[in-house]
This record gives sequence, structure tokens and C-alpha cells, in this order.
Amino acid sequence: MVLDILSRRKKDREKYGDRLPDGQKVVEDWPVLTYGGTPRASTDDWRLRIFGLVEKELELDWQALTALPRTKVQTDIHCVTTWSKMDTNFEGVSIRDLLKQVQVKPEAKAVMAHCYGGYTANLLLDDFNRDENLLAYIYEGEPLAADHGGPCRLFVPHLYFWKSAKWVNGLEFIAKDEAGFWERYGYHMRGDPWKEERYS
Ligand SMILES: Nc1nc2c(c(=O)[nH]1)N[C@H]1C(S)=C(S)[C@@H](COP(=O)(O)O)O[C@H]1N2
Ligand SMILES: [Mo]
Repeated sequence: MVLDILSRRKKDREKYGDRLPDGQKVVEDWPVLTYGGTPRASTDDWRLRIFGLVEKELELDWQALTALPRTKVQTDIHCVTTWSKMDTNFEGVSIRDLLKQVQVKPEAKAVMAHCYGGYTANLLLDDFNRDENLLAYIYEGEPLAADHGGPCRLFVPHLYFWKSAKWVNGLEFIAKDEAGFWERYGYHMRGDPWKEERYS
């Protein structure tokens, strides 16, 4: 069994080289990892509130979200439980485009993502404001499934996937980094898979 895993990792490594962070193995399926149940938010009552250290609070409904430009990102995702999924295709509103709609105050240093169901995840502003980050609502050309965070989730692929908050309904800009849900249970504050920042 151990040998089997080792030889599989070696094969993954040969195929994907440096794209695969240390300690990760490639999966073909897409595991669902949720603490608790799947909250149901229909696109009719979905709202995203952008608040905290912003000049003016903003609330987006589904129509307002989907009226913003749509960006497609193809990349790999890495879960702290050691699976990686390669070449995933997500689409949604890029965080860069979203940030054009709000004026973030200069003292903001971090973002707390809030979700239907109560989950939270913290990100430094520099980790949040990156080209490939999305408010994702399409996966492989189809509406994002409820189990995977549909109608809309955060997509931050350069960090372990627990930072990609599912069923996101709030983005709160804050002056200093604060622990979110898993971070309070000992997960790393940042979660960079390339540095294996799994636990703090
Ligand atoms: N709201 C919410 N978002 C969440 C979670 C959760 O439990 N609730 N789990 C996180 C974890 S630990 C991971 S690995 C990914 C899993 O996403 P997936 O179920 O689509 O694979 O979602 C993250 N986002
Ligand atoms: Mo996770």
C-alpha cells in the first residue's frame, strides 16, 4: 500500500514535474470537502455584501454579478488533504474586475470571506488581489454544483483550497489578518502549497 502510493507519486511527478507541490498526489475525480452540510442558496436570493474598510459598501445580486465581465481560468487546485486536481476550468468574475467596483481603503490589509452556512476564510489583500482569482460560478462550462459551492464560490488557486470559500456571501476588508474557520483550528494563516504551509 505504501509502495503503491510512493510509485503513484513518482508517476505524478514524472508527468507534471514542478506543477505538483511536495506531498500532493493527482486525482481525476473532484472530492467534496465541506464542514457540515451544503447550504442551499438559489441565484434568486444569492447576495454578496462587500463591506468593512471600503469607501462605500456594495451589495451584488445575481444579476449584478453576472453582468460583470466573465473571465476563464485554467489551472491546478491543491487541497491540504494532499489531493491536487490538474487543469481545471473555472469561470466567473475576476477579483480584479470586482475591485474596480469598490474603493478599498488604504488601511485594509486583509480580507475575510464569509459564507452561507457560517464558514469563513482569511486572505491577505495581496493574496486576494491576483489575476487568476475569481468569484467562480461556472466549472467546466456548467453552473457550479451546489456541493462545490454553487451558485458562487471564491477561487484562489495559488493557495490550498480551503481558502476558496464556497457559497460566499460576504467579503470584509480588514486592517489586519485574522483567523478564519480552519485557521482557528490550527490551519496555517496563509496556506501556500509551494511552501507546504499546512498547519501553523
Ligand atoms: N463555505 C465553505 N467553503 C469551503 C469549505 C467549507 O467547509 N465551507 N471547505 C473548504 C475546504 S477545506 C476545501 S479543501 C475546499 C473544497 O472544495 P470542494 O468541495 O469543491 O472540493 O472548499 C473550501 N471551502
Ligand atoms: Mo480542505
